Amino acid sequence: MSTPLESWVEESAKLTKPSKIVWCDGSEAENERLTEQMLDDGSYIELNQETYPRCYLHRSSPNDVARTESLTFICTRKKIDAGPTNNWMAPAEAKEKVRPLFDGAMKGRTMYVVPYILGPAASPYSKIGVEITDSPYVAASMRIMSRMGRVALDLLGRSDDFVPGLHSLGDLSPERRFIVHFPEEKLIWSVGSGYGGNALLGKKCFALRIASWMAREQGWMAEHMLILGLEDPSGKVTYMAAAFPSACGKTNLAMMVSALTSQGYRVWTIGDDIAWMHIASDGTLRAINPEAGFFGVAPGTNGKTNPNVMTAIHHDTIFTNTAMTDSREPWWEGIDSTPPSGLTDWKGNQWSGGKTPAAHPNSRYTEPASQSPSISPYWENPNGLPISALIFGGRRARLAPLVYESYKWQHGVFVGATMASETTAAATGTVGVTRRDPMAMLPFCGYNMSDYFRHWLEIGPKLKNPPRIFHVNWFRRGTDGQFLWPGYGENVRVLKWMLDRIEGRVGASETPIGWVPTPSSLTLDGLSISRDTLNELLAVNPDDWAQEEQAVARFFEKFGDRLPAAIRDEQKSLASRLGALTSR
Ligand code: SAT
Ligand code: MN
Repeated sequence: MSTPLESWVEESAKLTKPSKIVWCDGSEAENERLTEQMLDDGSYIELNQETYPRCYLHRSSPNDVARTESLTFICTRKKIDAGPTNNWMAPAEAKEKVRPLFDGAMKGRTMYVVPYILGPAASPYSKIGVEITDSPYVAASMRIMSRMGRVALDLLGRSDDFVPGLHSLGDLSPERRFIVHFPEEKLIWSVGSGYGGNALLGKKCFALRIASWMAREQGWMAEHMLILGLEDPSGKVTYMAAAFPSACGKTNLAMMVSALTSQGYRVWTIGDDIAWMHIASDGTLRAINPEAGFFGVAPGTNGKTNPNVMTAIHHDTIFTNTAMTDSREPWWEGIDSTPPSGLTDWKGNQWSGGKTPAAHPNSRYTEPASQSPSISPYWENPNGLPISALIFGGRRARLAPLVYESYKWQHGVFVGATMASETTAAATGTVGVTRRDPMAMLPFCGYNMSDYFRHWLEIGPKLKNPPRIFHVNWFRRGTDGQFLWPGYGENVRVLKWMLDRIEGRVGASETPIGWVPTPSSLTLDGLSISRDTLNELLAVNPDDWAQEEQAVARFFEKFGDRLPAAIRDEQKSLASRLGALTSR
């Protein structure tokens, strides 16, 4: 009798008609075979093996360079269950539309069966997925991004408890590209893209969209959050999880080299993109990182913005869509060297300088988490790590102060639900427009976002000592258009303020939006920042916030009656606190 996995593989092979089926075991030998083959067929370009041992460059199709949210669907029987923020198709319609694109799609290609675990192998919180793909690049990437191969097959055994994900490059045409999720049957289909979150199905598709659905059913949380540990001078580590939209610096924050190292504060990395958080029997919220690698944005990464990752990506790393120097080293804008002559751009052409960037703005490195110098010795703790602070943030050039603390859990959920950020290159579309992105989950919540808010509201009271909820904005600009805050390693000062709040060591000013640091409560020694700049950074302008409150009210309209009353109440309280201060 074949196992459920074998039956699904057989059925998928019948549909896609590959010339060969390879079951991935995750071994070194297998990785070498994949590498050889990709060097042969041009999917890999060998980088300088002396300075970048076992590093390769992959160039994706120029029309396939970021997640395509407009082609991503949540397919629930009832439209309302996908909610107003997701693209929706009925499951039967989606299958009818997408199945023909898989028909014969793997002819002449190898089908890779990629079993993987999300989370540490020994964790009770881990889950198993299996991706079928015709892209060796995807198989090799999944090997870095998850616990892939034998270890997953052994854990699965004959069970049917895995999330199947069928992926084919198809013809890579955006006209025939679909990323469809069937949360009710825990199934993923993706065709027509070989890039990032569209194609590495363990990442956004399973670990966020399908997992968020599972988490609501099962009483836990799947969040678009980094996880870090802040060590204090006594050696005690306090864990924090933070949600920022794609390409807003999650990886850099999680891997930060602290500017307060000499005072005994350092940052440990547990995860850079996704947190699965469970209510433990002792009432704490415990987080695991379901992933095993980092798929980070390359442009802007340098020895100042993320020295740890610069060390980590010098071996066993896949680069995607970066430029390459004539000594075959990866290169991108903001790597902190002037463009050397003889650069090859991300499309493989001689770079002519000037207007178009040499590296694609969404070019990436794929790196095993274990290679990061800052990786926490406890990052694979099967029981997860206790979270004391949840942080929301985004890019807001004008509005939001450097940091503020919400009043209580319910208010914190409102702060997360009303998050907004200026868009980046991580998804296709216009860059730099402000969009509401609740909990940074807008593209990743696998169900109705009103129900997601309700789920958040219900978690807090179940926790013995719920994490404090903060909001940060590293991206505020002054009247001269310049960033007010230096960011990067200096962000530890904000994390320290949070720690001091948690420990009850510092005061804060009450404002209509929450608790804002008094200037003296921030540890600023060693940083040259003027009092005026600091005041600008921390200012809460009631008129601006009154406008923001109006925008929030308009955003909430799309949720109609399904919006939890508690969220509406928070909005009304904010409006009345602001009303007392504005001329309206
Ligand atoms: O392409 S991914 O979705 O994996 C990257 C991101 O948008 O965060
Ligand atoms: Mn992300």
